[in-house]
Amino acid sequence: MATTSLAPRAATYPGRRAWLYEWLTTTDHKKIGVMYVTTAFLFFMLGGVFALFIRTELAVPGVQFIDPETYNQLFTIHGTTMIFLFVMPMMSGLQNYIVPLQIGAADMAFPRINALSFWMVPLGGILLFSGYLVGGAANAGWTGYAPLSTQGGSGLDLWIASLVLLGFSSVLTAINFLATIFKMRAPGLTLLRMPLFVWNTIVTAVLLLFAVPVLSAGLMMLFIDRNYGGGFFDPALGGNPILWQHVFWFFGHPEVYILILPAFGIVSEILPVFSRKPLFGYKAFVLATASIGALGFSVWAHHMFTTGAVFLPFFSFFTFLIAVPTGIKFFNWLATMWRGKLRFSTPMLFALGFISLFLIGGLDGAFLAVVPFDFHVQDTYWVVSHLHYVLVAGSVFGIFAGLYYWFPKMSGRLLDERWGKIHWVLLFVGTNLAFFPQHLLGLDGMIRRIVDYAPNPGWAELNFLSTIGAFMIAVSTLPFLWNVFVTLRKPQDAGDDPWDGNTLEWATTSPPPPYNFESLPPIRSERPLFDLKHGAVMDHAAALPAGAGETHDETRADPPEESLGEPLEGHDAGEARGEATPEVSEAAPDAVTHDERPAKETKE
Ligand code: HEM
Ligand SMILES: [Cu+2]
Repeated sequence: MATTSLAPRAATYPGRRAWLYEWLTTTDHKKIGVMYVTTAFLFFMLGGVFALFIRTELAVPGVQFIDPETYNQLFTIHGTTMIFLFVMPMMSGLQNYIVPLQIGAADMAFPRINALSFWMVPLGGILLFSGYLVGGAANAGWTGYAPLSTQGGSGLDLWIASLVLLGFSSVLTAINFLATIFKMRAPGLTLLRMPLFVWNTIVTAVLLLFAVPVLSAGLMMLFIDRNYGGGFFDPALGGNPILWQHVFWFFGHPEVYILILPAFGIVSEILPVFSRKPLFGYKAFVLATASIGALGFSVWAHHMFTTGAVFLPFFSFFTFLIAVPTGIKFFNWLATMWRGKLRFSTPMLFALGFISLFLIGGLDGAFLAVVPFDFHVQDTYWVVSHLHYVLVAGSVFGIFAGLYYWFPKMSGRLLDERWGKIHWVLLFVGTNLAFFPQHLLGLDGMIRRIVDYAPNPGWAELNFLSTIGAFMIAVSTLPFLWNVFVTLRKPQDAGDDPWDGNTLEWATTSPPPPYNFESLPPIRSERPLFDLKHGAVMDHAAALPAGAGETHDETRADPPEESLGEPLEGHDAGEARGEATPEVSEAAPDAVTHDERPAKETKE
């Protein structure tokens, strides 16, 4: 059959600036992914510095060095940055890099729109922070409740503009992922053979499509109220401030799943690989993910119990209902590890940290679904604790798990395990130290979003502990950054498949060529690479350049050795890359050594 040449043309802009020009104008999903990840990490550090200011002020009772107005801006910008400029772009970045690889595609469906989506993120960040140049940034909290948000200075208008822009970016990205995943999967990769990271990307994209436009609409109403005499949220003009809360949380609750589902996906990729078992209950897991997504739209008003304007039993019941699919996932994760051959490499440690800490965040969230309890702790530090157990323990641990897991794919180099473990210990201890005491403070009635607190018995100690924890979290990023810095100086020696992975991203070189794959293995299950290496589809094996033919503890019915032939030397990526022909060919690059095999079998 014909050979399709996807060879990239030589760089058209030679010279010293070619490299910069290449990155600024790229439409390669991998480069865009790397830019997303780097940008998001910068915002993580910026948002972290804001958190340190907050925690330093709160270390001891009394107002030390931050006045109340500055404080309001600090937590507003901290929350907004962490959610919209760190977690969301970070997840988009990982998805950008990995999803096309996992489905065997050459790029995203709309590469230029993909680039546009990315460039909106730094612009959105500039808009948000430029509030500080016009007399003060937004100060109404990340939830922007009216009437706080209908007052206030231009910082709030910039906050609105920033969120509309970032929302636009998210919607475009969501459309792009849906088109890519539904239209560009490799032959054989049916929906129920897709990696769970891809499934979680679909559900996240659908949530974005339905939730973000609602926020954008609300933000525009707010903008009209603020600037053009509208009265959507002003009772004096016939409006209603509670309306804002409905609109905001109709977006805001699905948003929480937008932040957390990709982390579920990452963890569900890592656990099977590091337990050397298939994911337990794949279909149940897919179903649970979809139902979490659907139920996510039925619970928005659990953020509004104390307004007295919502039907409490309904929203309480549906909130509890979400615990069911989430519980199924926990069960699946634990059953995946059960009797597995566990390897405690850094990605696995972060995945385990995710599971244990997210459990706390899930449980203290279930407390909040109990209406009388919620009345007691509404707007206290219990909520701050809950949301950070979900977002730091959940999203952040998931993100680091993914970064350690896929770093070798992105860079060709494995991060150092020792530094990784130091990072993990500091982050794990720091997270608990920072956020566990806040449970107790919340129960005891300490209010959130306030610059000072009474020197009640125990409060000073608990707050001090929390501040130490926050600094530990900050310190924990240093070994990570050092690790990345040192590792990027080393030669590319990770090989194509350093973790003995299951999914297609490990079937190409590290980093992959611009067109992603020389050839694809046959796809007969949700673990095509495992099948290839370990024998479920022996007749069709050997389409891969590297990593093939190792023996494995978990044997399947048909021993693969005779059809796999010689394994290539080790996992030497350099070798595979060096000799790669820039073409996607029907025949595998190593087909010469297997010429007894009919070429048509390599690709369906
Ligand atoms: C890395 C360490 C972090 C520390 C030490 C920290 C600390 C804090 C503190 C002390 C507050 C409460 C301010 C107040 O209510 O007076 C706060 C609020 C908040 N944080 Fe964090 N945070 C961290 C990371 C994150 C991350 C990763 C996210 C999200 C992904 C996040 C999202 C939020 C949100 C949404 C709020 C609420 C803001 C508001 O009340 O409007 N934080 N954070
Ligand atoms: Cu919610």
